[in-house]
Amino acid sequence: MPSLLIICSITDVMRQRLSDAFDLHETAQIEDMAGWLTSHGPEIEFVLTDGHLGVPQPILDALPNLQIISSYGVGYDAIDVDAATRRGIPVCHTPGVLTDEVATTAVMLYLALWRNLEAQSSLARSGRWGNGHALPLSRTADGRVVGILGLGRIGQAIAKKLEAFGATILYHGRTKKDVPYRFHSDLSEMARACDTLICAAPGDASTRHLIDAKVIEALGPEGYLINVGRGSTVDEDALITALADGTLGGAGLDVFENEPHIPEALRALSNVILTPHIGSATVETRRAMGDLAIDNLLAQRDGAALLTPVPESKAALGL
Ligand code: NAP
Ligand code: 8YV
Repeated sequence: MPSLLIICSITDVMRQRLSDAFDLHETAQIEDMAGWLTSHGPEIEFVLTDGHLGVPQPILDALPNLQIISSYGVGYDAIDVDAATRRGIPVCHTPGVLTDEVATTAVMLYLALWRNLEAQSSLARSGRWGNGHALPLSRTADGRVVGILGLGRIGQAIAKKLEAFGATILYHGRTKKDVPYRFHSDLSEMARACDTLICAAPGDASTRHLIDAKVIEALGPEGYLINVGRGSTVDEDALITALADGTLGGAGLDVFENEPHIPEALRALSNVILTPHIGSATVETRRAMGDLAIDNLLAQRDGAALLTPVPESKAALGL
């Protein structure tokens, strides 16, 4: 069987399916990676990774016979697609199958922020309910103006789901789209016009710190920021300062600049809801993502057309 190097964490269902087709080698179980690569690198023809771990350069360089990099996720910011392309190696990802789940995560953060879920839940848990404490009122989640940064697959699914809450949708991106939402070419201007700014954009050089102190200030003390895209799109230091001094009302964050590290100053704030990058993390969606990531590996093994190469591989390698 061909050899597969697994760099990311996978489910047991994936491991079972993969072991029927490949000889598996998991980096998490290899103690001396450099030594292992020297003796086994040339055997590896297939790599499975994710958008966080990518394929570190020393590993890529030690795999002279690599045929494909399949990523278990849609975002591929950690993968050096250019380096792979120079060697004719396609990179595949898992678009579409996680779109609705990540959009639901954004809506979950949206509802939790507006309805102050964490504080209400901890009051109920504390046993203080009814002890003369007035119930703090939250703000309605209905009829809000929501600005979406990155109206792609996930951004559009968020917009659709929020229509059920009577939201007016605005969006900012590189291109104006044929959608029934108002386009803003200026992100700060959109932030000023909305009460919730939701980021669903990829993490790359073009989006780095797009949400900076200026955009955060424009969103304002009554505004909420939600990020389900990538942590690098938000200037985290500026965000913490604005949340602490009241320049921004609150934030719901699933992604962070230096995952899995979340700054203590951010964790200490009461006006934030933090989740550990669980946008797609359900049994059903991870199963669909795993299946697609494996189907791409099998297509390459069988000489069939790859199902979901990333756009750059598709264009450069004529896939
Ligand atoms: P997609 O369909 O490619 O959508 C990305 C959108 O971002 C596009 O509309 C694109 O605009 C826009 N965009 C790209 N660069 C931009 C820039 N510099 N300025 C403004 N907008 C820009 O991708 P998707 O499937 O929706 O996924 C989006 C991202 O979500 C992924 O890349 C990943 O980082 C993140 N994600 C997070 C989780 C999680 O667990 N939290 C899970 C999955 C994905 P144009 O239409 O103008 O090109
Ligand atoms: C996962 C993600 O965290 O798809 C993405 O871009 O960020 C998430 O779905 C990850 O890729 C699973 O390994």
